[in-house]
Amino acid sequence: MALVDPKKRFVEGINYFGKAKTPPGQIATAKFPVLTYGDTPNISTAEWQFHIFGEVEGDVVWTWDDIMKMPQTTLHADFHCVTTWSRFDDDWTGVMFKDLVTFIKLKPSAKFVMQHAYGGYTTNNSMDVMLNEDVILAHTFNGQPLPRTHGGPMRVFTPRRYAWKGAKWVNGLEFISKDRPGFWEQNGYNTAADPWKEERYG
Ligand SMILES: Nc1nc2c(c(=O)[nH]1)N[C@H]1C(S)=C(S)[C@@H](COP(=O)(O)O)O[C@H]1N2
Ligand SMILES: [Mo]
Repeated sequence: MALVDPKKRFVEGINYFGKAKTPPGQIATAKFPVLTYGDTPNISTAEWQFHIFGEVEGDVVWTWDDIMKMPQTTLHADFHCVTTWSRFDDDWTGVMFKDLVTFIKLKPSAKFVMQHAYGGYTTNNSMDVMLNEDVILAHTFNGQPLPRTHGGPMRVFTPRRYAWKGAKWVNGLEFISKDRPGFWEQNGYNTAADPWKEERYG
């Protein structure tokens, strides 16, 4: 893992998809702050369930083992929080959304995805973002089980969007035809949330 000088405002270079390594207005940190609205759910992998519903040909409920049998990917990426800190060069392991959807029969009307989480958090993204921007459902962080405070046993991570676009303690994906705001989006956060365009609020 690259060490970040805590006094350094920028990390130079470009990231893996050709954008500035440090998006505008972001400050590098070597720490990993916890940003959670409300309580921290305590869900074992044995009780964890994952619900697929909405614009699909039949709802699905997956167990932990079902997800572990799907193709696993390790993504080396940076993490950008809307509150202006960024963390660089972590390894996130889990199932890419684009691989997960191959196990689902989507209806053509599935144009947006609402993530749902234990505790009630939600966040919305277009299918285009979910399929084409390396969205990963991650259970392992730098080779270790994802800590509970950071969303373990399973969270969504959206490397090309601000971090609120990934639900910690994710327990379902709802496919929808018409976009609808999630938790922070209802509270004034931007729907697109592109860090390189500084789409933070409003
Ligand atoms: N379930 C849930 N997911 C969540 C949040 C939350 O409060 N609850 N906060 C979001 C926000 S605002 C950010 S910045 C990131 C923070 O992730 P971290 O606590 O691992 O740094 O998680 C996102 N996912
Ligand atoms: Mo956030």
